[in-house]
Amino acid sequence: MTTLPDGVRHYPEHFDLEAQQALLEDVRHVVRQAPLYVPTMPRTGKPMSVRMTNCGTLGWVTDRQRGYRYQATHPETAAPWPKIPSMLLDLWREVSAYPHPPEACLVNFYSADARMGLHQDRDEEDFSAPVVSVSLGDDCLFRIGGVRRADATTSLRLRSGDVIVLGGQSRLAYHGVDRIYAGTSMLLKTEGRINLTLRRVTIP
Ligand code: MD3
Ligand code: FE
Repeated sequence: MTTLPDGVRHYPEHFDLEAQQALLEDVRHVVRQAPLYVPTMPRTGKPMSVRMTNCGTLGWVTDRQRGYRYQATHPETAAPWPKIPSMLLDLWREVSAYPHPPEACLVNFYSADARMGLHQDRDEEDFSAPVVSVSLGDDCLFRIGGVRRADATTSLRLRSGDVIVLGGQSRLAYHGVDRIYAGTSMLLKTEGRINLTLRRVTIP
């Protein structure tokens, strides 16, 4: 058994297969309205290996010139982001213990060789709300540490249908995705993993 850092809650297979399939249909609808794009790192312009899109009133974006930020429109189509699917709004109400709805839902798509380096999520104004994350598709190895980069880390395998809630002490914890276990799920038509993260951005 693995002990998680304070403020991390893991709900293994919160969504059963039928619910995962319904969520995936919602994600496909979002991606049709707001296509996945390749985000780039601030300053260097290096492409990230994860492809992204968003739904909600605000979406997290990054590019070389303007860096990490939230904005109301897609960086390539300039269209407003689509709405957050009701299943995800319901999830937020069930698990967030936060009295206002999420504003942003970042959709991350990991191919078999994609990674996400250790980082903090600190582009939001409101750190009192938790981040709620849903995994779909192939398993991944997720790693979470403390509020300093050098703090010890704990690794956790996240599977399709799992939900994690990062609140309290863990809201500003360093975290990342070290690897994708390609072929461990049959949910998607291809190898890879989708992660959905619900966030409050502004102070209500
Ligand atoms: C821990 N995504 O989009 S989700 C991200 O699997 C991100 O795509 C990863 O890190 C993914 O920023 C991890 C779980 C997660 C999300 C937010 C956190 C863990 C977190 C914020 C603080 C601490
Ligand atoms: Fe993150």
